Amino acid sequence: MMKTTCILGAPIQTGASQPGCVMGPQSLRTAGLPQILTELGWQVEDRGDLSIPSQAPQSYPNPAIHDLAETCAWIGLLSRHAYEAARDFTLPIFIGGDHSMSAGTIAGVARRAAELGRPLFVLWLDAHPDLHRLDTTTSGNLHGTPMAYACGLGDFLPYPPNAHPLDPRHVCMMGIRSVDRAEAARILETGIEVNDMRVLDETGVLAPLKAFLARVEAANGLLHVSFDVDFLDPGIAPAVGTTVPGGATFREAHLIMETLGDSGLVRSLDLVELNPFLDERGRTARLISDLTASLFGRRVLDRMTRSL
Ligand code: HAR
Ligand code: MN
Ligand code: MN
Ligand code: MN
Repeated sequence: MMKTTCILGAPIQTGASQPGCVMGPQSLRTAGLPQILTELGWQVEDRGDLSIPSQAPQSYPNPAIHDLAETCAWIGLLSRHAYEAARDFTLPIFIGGDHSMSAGTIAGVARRAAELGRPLFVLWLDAHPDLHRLDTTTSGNLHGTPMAYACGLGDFLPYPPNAHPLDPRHVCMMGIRSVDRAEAARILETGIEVNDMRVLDETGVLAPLKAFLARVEAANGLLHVSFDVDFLDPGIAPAVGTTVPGGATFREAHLIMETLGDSGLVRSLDLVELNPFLDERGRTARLISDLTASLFGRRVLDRMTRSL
């Protein structure tokens, strides 16, 4: 059967403090992502970019929060579209856009998983755990909240209701190296698996990744991967507003994506936080496209065989 993917653009930047993520989807198209996936044998449908109508402002007791109404509208819209994409394609790609969008994409794929009666697992590749509640964020940047919302941790009104909260035991985080105090409390309470950069330094990426994939497989689970550009070291991926030193290397990231591709367990992918305004000659967009290609089956040996 033909492997199918779609590209769904979510030019949302209201969850971040710096503008620029709105250009993320176009930057990955410019880097040739659709063609790369087509050449790898996938049937690719570009569903274009979503958009929301203008919103009346919405206030919230935490005055730091900004652009709440817009971000909530995006989350609701993405939840519906991610559900449909997960139903209609083998491995849809949701291109952001800041990471607040994952509140919507995870809710959408969780609805699909519930419909299939299978558990949803999430691999979270990020410098940050994004575990703030609306009452704990001090920056007010809602891209710091999607994982708390996805796991149903705390009161998230006025976000759309989350009908299928994720089991925190089904989450695996890798690359974490910037955690706020309130987020650390959530990690301790829930026992979410956090492989911070020190763990990756000590064990390499494969041991925790393979252990997690074995759990997904044993549970007959569906796996969603949420890839935040700041997972990568800023030296190779400068195009992100929230760089944190000491991130994943080029080979660590490719090895993760290759291993995920080999597993056949991944059913949906977020590519988030790419800010092309901060890029250097398209290098981050090109790297993200190549990493996606690794997940979708590009292998060094395939390329050699093809050129023989
Ligand atoms: N924890 C910080 C805050 O809430 C930084 C959040 C940055 N988030 C992202 N996504 N860039 O991971 O403001
Ligand atoms: Mn993030
Ligand atoms: Mn991040
Ligand atoms: Mn379980």
